[in-house]
Amino acid sequence: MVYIRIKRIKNHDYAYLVKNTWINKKPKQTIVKYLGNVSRLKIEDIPEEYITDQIRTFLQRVNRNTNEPEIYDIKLQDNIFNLLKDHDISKLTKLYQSIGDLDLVDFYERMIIPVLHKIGDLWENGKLDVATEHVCSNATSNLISSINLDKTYIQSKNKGKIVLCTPEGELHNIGCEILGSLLMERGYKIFDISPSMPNQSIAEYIHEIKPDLTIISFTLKECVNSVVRLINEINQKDKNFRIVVGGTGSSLLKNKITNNRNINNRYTFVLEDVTIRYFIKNIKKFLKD
Ligand code: B12
Repeated sequence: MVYIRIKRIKNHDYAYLVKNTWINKKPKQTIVKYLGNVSRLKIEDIPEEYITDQIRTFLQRVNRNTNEPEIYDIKLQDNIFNLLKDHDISKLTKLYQSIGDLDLVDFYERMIIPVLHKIGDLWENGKLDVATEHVCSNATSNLISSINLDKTYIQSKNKGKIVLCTPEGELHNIGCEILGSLLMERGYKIFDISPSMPNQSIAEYIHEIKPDLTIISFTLKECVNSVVRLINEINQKDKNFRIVVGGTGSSLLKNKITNNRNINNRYTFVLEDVTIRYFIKNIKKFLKD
């Protein structure tokens, strides 16, 4: 599978064509080609053998001037941003229900996450005050709860138990909430204990629940050592617990755990640059056989 990875350097987005392969049940990413600035990216830049529907959709979305779906996305995103600022959960829920052509994972990946990233950029550049940023993130959490309530008819299908957490010190938990919402929709039983608890308490809880999978989502670079400590704590209790780590911080993690003897690397999967959509689609690869 190939996908396009974006790296943001000094407010410019640069693209890489990346190939994902599975070796011993673990994903490995290799860069196939550097594609340059995203704003100038064209289909001709992609080697023919790598052009998939996903790549086409991606290009349509980044090619703002010529593409209608992208304009539609941007309009909707602006609408969502304004409703988040107003903390209008009722209108946000109705807006979600009214978008017939988007499934839930699309709604989160194409609407909610880009809006949150925009909010972060505005905050970082001093164009959005902290209070409004808090209102928007709280409204997002409430919207996700409202969407979940709408789906309470979905019974747990005994597909497996999943614990969702962030490491000690990490308050960013919307990633966990989104994952929880999507996994619940697919019939998994979710135990979301995010955000931030003492790592020891997280490990004790996991030992008690004995989930089929523990998902750690982490964002802050400063939390990388906390994640290592958390994985250590979990492994101290039982080396056979399966753990997946994802989120923007996870790129820093791989070399910290690969040679760590206290960690069972066979059952600890660090998903660097893996989207929520891709993970959800491939979740069975991480669960017990
Ligand atoms: C909302 C928000 C907050 C809220 C969080 C509320 C909550 N309940 O989560 C509050 C206000 C509390 C907050 C606080 C802070 N924040 Co803040 N925050 C954000 C914001 C705007 C959105 C985060 C978010 O929810 N994104 C949505 C998630 C789903 O997207 P994502 O994290 O990019 O995840 C993607 C992937 O990583 C992946 N993913 C995530 N988890 C997983 C798991 C698996 C298994 C897989 C496969 C994939 C996956 O899926 C997503 C889509 O691809 C971001 C902006 C941004 N760029 O994200 C800043 C941001 C993350 N915050 C930042 C900072 C600096 C802070 C503070 C330090 C600010 C401060 N000085 O107080 C504190 C730290 C608090 C703490 N100890 O954790 C920086 C982080 C810089 C860094 N990487 O180190 C950012 C990037 C803002 C910025 N542009 O500078 N924040």
